[in-house]
Amino acid sequence: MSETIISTNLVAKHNVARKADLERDYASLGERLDRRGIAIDAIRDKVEKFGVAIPSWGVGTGGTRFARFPGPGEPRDIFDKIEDCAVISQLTQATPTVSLHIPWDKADPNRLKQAASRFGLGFDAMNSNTFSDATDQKLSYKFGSLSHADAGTRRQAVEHNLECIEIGRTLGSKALTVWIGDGSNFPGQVNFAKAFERYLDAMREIYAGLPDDWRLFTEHKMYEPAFYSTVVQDWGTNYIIARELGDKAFCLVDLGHHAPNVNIEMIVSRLIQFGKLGGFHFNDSKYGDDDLDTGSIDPYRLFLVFNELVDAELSGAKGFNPAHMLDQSHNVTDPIESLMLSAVEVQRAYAQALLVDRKALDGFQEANDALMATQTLKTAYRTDVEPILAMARLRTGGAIDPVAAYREASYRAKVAAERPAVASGGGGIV
Ligand SMILES: [Mn+2]
Repeated sequence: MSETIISTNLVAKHNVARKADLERDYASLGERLDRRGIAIDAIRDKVEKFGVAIPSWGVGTGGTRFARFPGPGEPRDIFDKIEDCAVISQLTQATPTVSLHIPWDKADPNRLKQAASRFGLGFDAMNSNTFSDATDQKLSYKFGSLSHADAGTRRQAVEHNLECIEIGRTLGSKALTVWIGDGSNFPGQVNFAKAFERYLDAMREIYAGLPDDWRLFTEHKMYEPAFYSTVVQDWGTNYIIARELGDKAFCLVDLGHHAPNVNIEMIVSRLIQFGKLGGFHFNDSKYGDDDLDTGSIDPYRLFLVFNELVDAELSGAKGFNPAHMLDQSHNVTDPIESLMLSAVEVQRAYAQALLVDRKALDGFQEANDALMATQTLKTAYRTDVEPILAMARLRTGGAIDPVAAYREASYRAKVAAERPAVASGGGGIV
């Protein structure tokens, strides 16, 4: 039995006060879904099994290149971060794994494993960092890493990724995510083809170091930190990389890494169709890579992404096994609250997508009935699935209302008393 950080008595009391209302809401929704030929318990069972990983860096307050405003009780190290992740997991029962970032989370792997398993947490994909310089680093990544003009710098970046794999092996991780900041700020600064060739050569070395049962995820991003061009700028380049590397290489889609209005759900469909969708970094955005909370700006787009995922799940798309992670920057909210609500938003989109009448949709598509086809999606999206999500949490030991339970437990005030305030530094994690 795993340890819990929030008192189970407090959670039980919280749930008792809300249980009768939830049961009524669940029964009423169940009746309405039954009329649509949907068994509510089957949807709830799927939601219970659905998990999204928490990135270790997400539990710290983020920032922008202008400033960072730390909150009280910020995690001091990876062990504090794991405890914060355990709180999120306990109250939502939706986040069974933590994704580590090396070197930020570097510690004795056996100690890390112990710290996580105490709370029943596992480890998701390992994340390497060659977009900033570590304190003890010999060569700088100012002008790139895996695509750097200097062979020594590329070698250093490759070695770092191989070290991430090594750490991950001890932890029981099964994937490496590579995102690079390589690119250029001025036209002419970089030869596009040469830089990409150097990147591919370096990635081939990393790929060769992957254990057989691991996957390699590459993440594209159209701009930032480089403002004119990036080496892995879009899903087309990402797809080329995955094709060039081999069967264990897949594309990771970060929802914030596209130009505004790009049809991300269509990218998702293409990657599924050609067996190269690795997974997601969920967040939301309005103007650029804003790293806002998942579902906070455009929940319909999140639903449309899940509509593609559920379609693939139900049709048994070959090799379909996406890894789900949140990747957000929490600048003005309590990161634990933001992450709990974001995990719930991801589950919500999944549950809504499960309600799509796919047979009817297919019929409307074949008959060119555009209006009814789109209404079929809207009918699913408009369904308030909160009782399903809350019932899934109640049955698995979570809280009916995770944020309310978290506030009732005064966790933030408690850790603020134990963890000294972190001085406000420069830019945070963007
Ligand atoms: Mn990301």
